[in-house]
Amino acid sequence: MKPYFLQSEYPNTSIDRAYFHVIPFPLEETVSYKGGTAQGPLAILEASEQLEKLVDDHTEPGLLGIHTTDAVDCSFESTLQEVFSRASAMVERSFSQQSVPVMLGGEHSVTNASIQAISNRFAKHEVGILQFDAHMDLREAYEGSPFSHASVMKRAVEARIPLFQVGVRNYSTEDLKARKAYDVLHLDAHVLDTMKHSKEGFSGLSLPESFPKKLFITFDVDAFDASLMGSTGTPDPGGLFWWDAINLLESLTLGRSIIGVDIVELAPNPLLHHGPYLAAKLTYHLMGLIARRNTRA
Ligand SMILES: [Mn+2]
Repeated sequence: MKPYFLQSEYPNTSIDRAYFHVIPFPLEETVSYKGGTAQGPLAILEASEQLEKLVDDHTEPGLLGIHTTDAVDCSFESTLQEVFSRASAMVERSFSQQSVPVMLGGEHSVTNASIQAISNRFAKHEVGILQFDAHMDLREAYEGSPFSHASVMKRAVEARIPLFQVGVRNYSTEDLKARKAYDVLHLDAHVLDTMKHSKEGFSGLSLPESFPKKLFITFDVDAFDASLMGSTGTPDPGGLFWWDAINLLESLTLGRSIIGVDIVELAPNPLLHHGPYLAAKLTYHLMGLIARRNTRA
């Protein structure tokens, strides 16, 4: 039997009854540095066996039902557009039954599927994207591909989805130009570092009032510091630690609902098993946050 999320603790709830739809999307097409993201989803599913049922001392998101779907078919016979259309249909299915898609990448371009689904399903400005990442991913195209991991957020802002970036610490002129042109909001890593050491820490932070009340969270694991997350294509120093990420997620989502998430760019290294475990733990914490933020109709 294929592994499914937290199979050590819960059955694979039927897709119709599950609140969380875990969608493995092992895409590895446009990676630019070190590969391995095709193995990311399986590594997260396997590592999830080590998790407890509770994410803190009172929240048990697993009680809402978790269904892990078959992995999105990324076979080479299909064009990238066909692969994204398949994945997008799966995300739309989750939206249509008021469930929450939890996509496991794969490289960051997997978010293209959710961008398509959000555009199809929601009004303009109804949903905003909260992006945790070491990079802006706002290039027009990268190495010839408009579907590149380095261009994925450009596709989002072009679709007029408001964007808020957290943890960025790499700058290119092209990214910066797009950030300005599309009014992309941001809390960059160096700003966060200063804030972290101030008296208030991250507790006073919130998204601007004008930002949409429904959020899609895309979490590139390279937002974490390289010392914590080495299992990614471009481990990057100066990033977030565990409680930074958790506290920022808490503050920035207060008063808002979360329609979907993805956890991307895990490239497991067989010598470092803490990477997949960190990604699995983050995934379950995001489910816990969603359980607390969303009131189910
Ligand atoms: Mn990224």
